[in-house]
Amino acid sequence: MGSADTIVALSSGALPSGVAVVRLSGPMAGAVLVEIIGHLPPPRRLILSDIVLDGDTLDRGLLAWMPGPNSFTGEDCAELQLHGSPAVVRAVLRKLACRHGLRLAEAGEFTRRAFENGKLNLVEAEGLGDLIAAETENQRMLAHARLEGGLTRQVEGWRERLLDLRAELEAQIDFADESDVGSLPEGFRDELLHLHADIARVAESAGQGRILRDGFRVVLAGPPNSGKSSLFNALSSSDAAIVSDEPGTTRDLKELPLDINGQLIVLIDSAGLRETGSQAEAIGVARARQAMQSADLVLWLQAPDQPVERPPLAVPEPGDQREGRPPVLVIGSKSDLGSVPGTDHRVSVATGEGLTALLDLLYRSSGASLVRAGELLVSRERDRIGLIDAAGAVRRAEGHLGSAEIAAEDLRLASTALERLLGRIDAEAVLDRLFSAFCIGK
Ligand SMILES: Nc1nc2c(ncn2[C@@H]2O[C@H](COP(=O)(O)OP(=O)(O)OP(=O)(O)O)[C@@H](O)[C@H]2O)c(=O)[nH]1
Ligand SMILES: [Mg+2]
Repeated sequence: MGSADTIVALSSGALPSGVAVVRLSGPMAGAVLVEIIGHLPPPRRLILSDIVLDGDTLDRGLLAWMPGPNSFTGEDCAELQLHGSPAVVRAVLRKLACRHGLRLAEAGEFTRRAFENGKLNLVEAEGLGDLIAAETENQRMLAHARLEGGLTRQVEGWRERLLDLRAELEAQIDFADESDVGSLPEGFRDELLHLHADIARVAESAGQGRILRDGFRVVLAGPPNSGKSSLFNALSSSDAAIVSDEPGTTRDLKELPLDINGQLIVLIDSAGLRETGSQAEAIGVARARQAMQSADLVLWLQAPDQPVERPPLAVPEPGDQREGRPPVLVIGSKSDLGSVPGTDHRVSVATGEGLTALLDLLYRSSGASLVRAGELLVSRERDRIGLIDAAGAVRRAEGHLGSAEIAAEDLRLASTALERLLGRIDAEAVLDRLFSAFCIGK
């Protein structure tokens, strides 16, 4: 274990700041501390010291020594807590990075080393990335559960059960030639079905998990001038979208995140749907239709000063992961001007009527209120695919119980799908994508 290079990076946030944490990992981490204070400090204690490098006193700060393997990366690690000054941090990094065998870290490189040294599996590394990026309370809870190993333990449990089941089948195969072949133990088939149901249930949570992690996507749609951009601004307390009484004002899609009770709601303004001679507007209309199809909820606005138009039937694109069409709520807009028959909800941006109730409705529609604390949810498409593969293979094994060989092979494939999920096999492509999305210093 242990990489040849020692890496260094600023691991805390944007400068200037009160404190900046410079982190080192690799074989030279200890030598750097010895250079600064003359000896190796006791492990996992903070030591106050002048930070002197190449004879220059650069700062005064706290040092910590975390020898491997009991460190974040599993390698020897050191941390320098400096004053969060851009000039101090630049000087320290520049001096350290020009030492032989020491270089600046790449994005996600500390976490990659932790993964390579078995400190984190792939699911946990993803959880760490999600935790760092989390902005809402629900994102934080979901990421924490993933990082802390909830999903890992569940997957490990399934793998153990698969191993037991495979052992029974292998015994069948081994003794198949002998006269006293025992049949499979009673309850074997039930155990397979239970395992299938358990995995499939968690796979099904991927839809809700995605909403918690990536947000509940709400598209404001309707005829031109129905008040979409006005409502978009009012709900997001912004003036991000242009509002005018000219029909066809909005062309591009505009997105804003809302945090409602800790749930991320992504609000999307779109072009009014109509036939148009303008090329730019026609592109906007096509984008609006696309956005409606991939939404979690469509708010179809209908103003009283316009002829009633039905929302177009949004047909899912081929290959669309989400089945069915998103639900459509018909909103009577500009309720100060009159009411629209047959609407689910009325709002007026002019008087504020119905705005708070609409936010509440969005929150309830997101399903976030139904998620119980501590419930295991998977949130990534990779999870869903891995679990569906595993569940499908277990299901096939159940259909193949007449042949122990075939059923055993099905169960082996189920185990493989779970191992891939944890990153024990074929992890490279996922890792490259994951770590490049991390910030430097993580
Ligand atoms: N009285 C009243 N007028 C409103 C209300 N909401 C919007 N309007 C007016 O309706 C006109 C159109 O509003 P927009 O928000 O630009 O409508 P839009 O649906 O985004 O229009 P396009 O982008 O052209 O499709 C503007 O003049 C707004 O001031 C409302 O609640 N009450
Ligand atoms: Mg608009």
